Amino acid sequence: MARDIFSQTANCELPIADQLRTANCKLKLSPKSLFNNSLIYIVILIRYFDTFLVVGFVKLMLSRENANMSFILAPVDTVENISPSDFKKHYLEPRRPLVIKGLTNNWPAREKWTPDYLKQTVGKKIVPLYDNSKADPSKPINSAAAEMPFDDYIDLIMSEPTELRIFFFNIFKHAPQLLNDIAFPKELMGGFLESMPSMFFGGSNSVTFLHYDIDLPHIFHTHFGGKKHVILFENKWKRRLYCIPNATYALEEYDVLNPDVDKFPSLKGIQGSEVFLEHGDTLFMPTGYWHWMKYLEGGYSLSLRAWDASITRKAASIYNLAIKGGLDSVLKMAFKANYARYRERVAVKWADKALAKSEKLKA
Ligand SMILES: O=C(O)CCC(=O)C(=O)O
Repeated sequence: MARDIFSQTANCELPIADQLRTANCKLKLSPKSLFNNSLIYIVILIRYFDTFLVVGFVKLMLSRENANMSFILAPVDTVENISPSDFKKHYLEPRRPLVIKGLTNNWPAREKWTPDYLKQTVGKKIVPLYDNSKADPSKPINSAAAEMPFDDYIDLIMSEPTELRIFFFNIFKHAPQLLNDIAFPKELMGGFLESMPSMFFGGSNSVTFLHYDIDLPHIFHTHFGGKKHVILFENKWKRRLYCIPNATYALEEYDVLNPDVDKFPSLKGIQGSEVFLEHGDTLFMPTGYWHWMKYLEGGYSLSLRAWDASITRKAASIYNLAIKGGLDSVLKMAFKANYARYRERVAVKWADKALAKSEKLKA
């Protein structure tokens, strides 16, 4: 019956409203047939109401997802173990990130470093804590929001969600015996900075802001405890990510998980990678890689750093440490909020320019 209606209308070359007005149109719509047709539409509507609803909902969700979709994230390659030659060829030289799940299989730390063991080993040492708030423009980026005895802090992160993190803590200074529980993966590469192993701690919900490390090392980042979400970008995306001039972090106004691409259009289409680290996993982050990390559950990580073999990278690392970081601190102290506003404006200008350039290349 419904098909009849469509074939009738198909005989008419005019739109339905005009058909009704046009006397010589082949379609004759009497009040009775109009009533019948409306009835059919109502029956169809009721019959397929739930289908229309589901289709509409799915369409709405997809359009919302597309509206929010900015970064294009691929999973980080993951292996159980890797030979030195494969590591060199496929990850170290092309500077690609990798997760090695079994690198710590022989480390005593994998079983031994429970929260209780670390509490007993480090004890009541007072540690600086950092939160998720935006950096104070007059202070160095890593200024602490609070401090606490280490053992109390471990109890806190293991019992409840908290933004508070310990950032870049050389735990081995206070408990050198912990060095016996780990191994620098020298079979995979050379150049390890053995005096600089550092630890990071966080409660569920705490976030390490998007940044890259100023000294440009390769980093082997091993995680202990609950899951940790990591998002990575190659350094070539620096300007599109709204990198702050003279700094190694980005504009803090956007949410890396759900960025507002209407406000920050340059983020749309940036390609990165993503992984959820589990207990004992080691993430290889090549030199200059941007990283954003969220502790989904309380946990801690160890970062082992190694020089990149190239002379230019080493020179850039020394320049960053000696000049860039120092200059930035002096300018911050001298010009405070004015300097911060100026840098944010420049970050937006750079991002707009970089976006226009990449759109031109695509066209
Ligand atoms: O785990 C964290 O909280 C941050 C780690 C980090 O930024 C690093 O290893 O360079």
